[in-house]
Amino acid sequence: MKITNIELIAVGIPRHTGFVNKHVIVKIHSDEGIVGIGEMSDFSHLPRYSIDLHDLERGLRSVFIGRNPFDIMQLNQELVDHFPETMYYYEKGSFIRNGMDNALHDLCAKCLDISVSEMFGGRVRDKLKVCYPIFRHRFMEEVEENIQVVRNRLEQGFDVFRLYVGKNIDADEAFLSRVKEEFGSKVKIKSYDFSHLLNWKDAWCAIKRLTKYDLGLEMIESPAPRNDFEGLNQLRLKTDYPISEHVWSFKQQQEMIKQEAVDIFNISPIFIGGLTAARKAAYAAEVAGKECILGTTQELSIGTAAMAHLGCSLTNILKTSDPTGPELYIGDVVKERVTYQDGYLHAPDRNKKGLGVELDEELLDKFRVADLSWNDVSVHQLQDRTSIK
Ligand code: GAE
Ligand code: MG
Ligand code: MG
Repeated sequence: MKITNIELIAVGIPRHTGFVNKHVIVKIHSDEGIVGIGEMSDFSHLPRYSIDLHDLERGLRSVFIGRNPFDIMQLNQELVDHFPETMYYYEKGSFIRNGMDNALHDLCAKCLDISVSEMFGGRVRDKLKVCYPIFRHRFMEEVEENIQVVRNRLEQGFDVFRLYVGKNIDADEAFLSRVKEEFGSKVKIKSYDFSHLLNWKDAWCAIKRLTKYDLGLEMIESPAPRNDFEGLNQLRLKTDYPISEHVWSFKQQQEMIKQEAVDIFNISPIFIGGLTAARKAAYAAEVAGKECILGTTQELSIGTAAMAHLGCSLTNILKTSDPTGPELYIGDVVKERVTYQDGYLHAPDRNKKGLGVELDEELLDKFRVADLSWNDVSVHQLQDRTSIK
């Protein structure tokens, strides 16, 4: 089989919070008529410059056209040459590599008439426990709004949440106290995510305040600036709670292992540049004796399905993972979205071929945007994932 063309389609889809995220849907065409689909999810992160989509499409065509899609390892290696790793969490080159690698997996599995799970050695589970995110409180008035989010999502079956913290600790505390008062043991807050906002000492002061309200806390995430391995290690020795951090480069993961910086690796294909890279990171974690969870950038259904296949194949996921993207957006570009039940992300049926989700061309047209240019958004909106007040 040979790749005959690459198509990139940008879409802009609002979240229920009002914040609009731009993603790129990938189509890899082949000479056998099979099309592989992938997703370069959520380009709406800093740095605030955008990719020229036409130029990217031309570049990818020059790499991929005429190639055998089953050469997944070789193609991934070339992708790293073209879009090298940096030590930055939201590196857009990783998003590009991820979308292409998703689509290669979809194409190859469809050609073999199997689901992507079979390419990963099968499944150790069929569903993954996930949590719904509560975006960062900036103002005290947001506490009641977020309590309403918990109420609504609990009704839908999401009983585990994670909380972005660190900007207004009084509001973080007020929220936790309200959750405890209203929901008691019905709701669990599995993680406080500092998203690299504070230095480790300030994070430590906040942790001492916030852990007074342990509502099923499983981990504390990103409680130091990016790549501050020593800071993470200091905190890890101070608190009894496991420390988790995202993996955004192999060098960074190596340093985290060497410097005993974390207990749990938060692994997402989007931030490490593909399913192939994410598997490598998860296996490295396992060899180092660490757990991992599946993180998220809040993907649409294609990206989430890819993660569900991956997550269901990993033996060292023991705690609650994060991908709930399809629940956050007001729309999607597939015929049937991935499903959530009782707070679990269900992997697509193994009888379905490839990633197990089908593009809906009408929806693709509905959400299509001309390019990835930025609207008039502020840095705070980009960091905190909320719309302007
Ligand atoms: O840090 C995290 O765990 C998040 O998921 C973070 O990456 C978010 O900013 C996410 C989003 O777009 O909401 O990417
Ligand atoms: Mg995080
Ligand atoms: Mg994101």
